[in-house]
Amino acid sequence: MHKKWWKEAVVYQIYPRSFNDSNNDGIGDLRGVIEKIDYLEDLGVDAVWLNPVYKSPNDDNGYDISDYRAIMDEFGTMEDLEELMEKLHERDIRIIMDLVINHTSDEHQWFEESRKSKDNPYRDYYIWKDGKNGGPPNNWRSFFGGPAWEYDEQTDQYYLHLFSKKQPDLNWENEKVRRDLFDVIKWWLEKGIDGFRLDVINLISKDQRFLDGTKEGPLGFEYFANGPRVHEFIKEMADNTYNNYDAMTVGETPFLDIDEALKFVAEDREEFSMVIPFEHVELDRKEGWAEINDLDLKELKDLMSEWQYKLEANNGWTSLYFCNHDQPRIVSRYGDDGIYRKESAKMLGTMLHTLKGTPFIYQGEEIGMTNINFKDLNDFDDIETRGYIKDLKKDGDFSEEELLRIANYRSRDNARTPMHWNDDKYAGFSESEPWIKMNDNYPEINVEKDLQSEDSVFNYYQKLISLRKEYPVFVDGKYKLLLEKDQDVYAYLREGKDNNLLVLLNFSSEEVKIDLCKEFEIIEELDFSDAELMLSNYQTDKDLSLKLKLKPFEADIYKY
Ligand code: TEU
Ligand code: CA
Repeated sequence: MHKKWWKEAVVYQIYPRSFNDSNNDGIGDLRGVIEKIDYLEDLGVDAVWLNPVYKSPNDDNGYDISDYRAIMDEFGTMEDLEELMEKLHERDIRIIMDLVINHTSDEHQWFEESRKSKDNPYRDYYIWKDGKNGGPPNNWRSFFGGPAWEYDEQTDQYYLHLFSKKQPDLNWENEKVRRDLFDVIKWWLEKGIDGFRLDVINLISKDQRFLDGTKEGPLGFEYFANGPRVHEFIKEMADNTYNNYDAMTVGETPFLDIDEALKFVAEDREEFSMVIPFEHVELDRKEGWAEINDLDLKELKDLMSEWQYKLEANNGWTSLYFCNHDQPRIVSRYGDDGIYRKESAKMLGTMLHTLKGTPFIYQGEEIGMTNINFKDLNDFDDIETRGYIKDLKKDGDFSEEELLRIANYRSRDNARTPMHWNDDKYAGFSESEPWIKMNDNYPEINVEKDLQSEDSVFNYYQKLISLRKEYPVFVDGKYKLLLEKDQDVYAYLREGKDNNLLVLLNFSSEEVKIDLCKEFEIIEELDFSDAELMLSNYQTDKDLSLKLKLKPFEADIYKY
């Protein structure tokens, strides 16, 4: 395994709009991030990933970029970004930008040209097609509801938009598009940016036959996810841009199992440092957005284990995450946001920092922030949530109350409410009313409180991060699943050169007994005689024995 800085790093994701508002206009901004660098250093993270801060009309909160080389006015200026980068670098914290190059905004100059006429030099920068039988060219659906095609009167053709109609898809078949995008990437690398998170990057190659889709989710994805030329395009991009720098690259890749993932991240492919998988955060939405099912821990264990073993075998790497700006809060999903909020938040954090890969912490996760409890469907801001609500209302299968319950569980807004810094009005995020409603539990859950309390989620995350730095086994230890059939406990080893770790995670709200003797074949090789408890989310000084009782949501890391 090759040593790389990003394998040792813990990444902290910042959604600038909701992190900290420096000028009290209700919108978080870059100077707000600068004000919180001490906080990031205190937590101990090595890199920051900023969600898009480029110029954008904000149809999808910055994922619709109108100028790749300019900063959104609401967020500040290019000078602010440069200052943030310098100040982070002074503390040895790297900075990673979000790169959205599957699509642009319809207000990007390329699209404004493109839509003017069929012979405009920019026409082929986007995907234009004639309609069929008085309708769109095929049946593909957008991720945000509705058809993936928009009719444009001016030239009597349709353009493709896999997301909102203000996010037209770029035509990667066109070499000029690729060249222009590579210039953008080089420009940022030359500025000193340490890497990129590449938005829906496995959607860039569309099957050029543009056939009707037959699989739901959204309809047509079999023709645009992991498409025919995706690896060719990515390798070309990598070799022309970031592979010539010491950069970290994280491909965001929906519709991807481990076998597909290896094509992007196996070391010899030289495409991405790692990907952002989805399967493990979709185990409670098997029937789609509106159907909520419980987590089956066995499924999570099987999935994580398959990824861990196959990555190991192929020298591949992955990101480890539970939360981001698209995901509802994990403590409200796989944990318990009631009486065991702290315990379960710490337990999930333990998993995140003890598997092999690079942990990503999303703002607020380190204090155990929970899902929201909005009282009105109109309070939801997110374009995806509004799209689903609209479609579901049309279907008429759900009452207003049910829709509210579903949206409060599922909406991306769960992650997007302002960060809780203290218990002041607006939680210390701003002095003005924020752009989106607050989560109303900020008086109980906030940074100030966590910093003052010994057993806070924040302190626990801080310890996890520092352990990871101290013991290389967290980074390079080999993974081995234990107690494979257990429905409540996820247990595994990490076997390193100097130390080994035993990790025990109780996912249930009950006390459970485990018996490691049953793991006979594996245990035989182990010497637990001087095992030492490194970290636990309960006050305990128990020695390791092969028969143990684990308290609700207990998490333990032993070193032996
Ligand atoms: O997300 C892509 C993506 O797969 C999401 O649509 C995801 O499936 C969904 O939100 C889960 O509820 C990326 C960005 O992270 C997201 O914020 C953008 O809206 C999207 O791309 C378009 O750029
Ligand atoms: Ca502001």
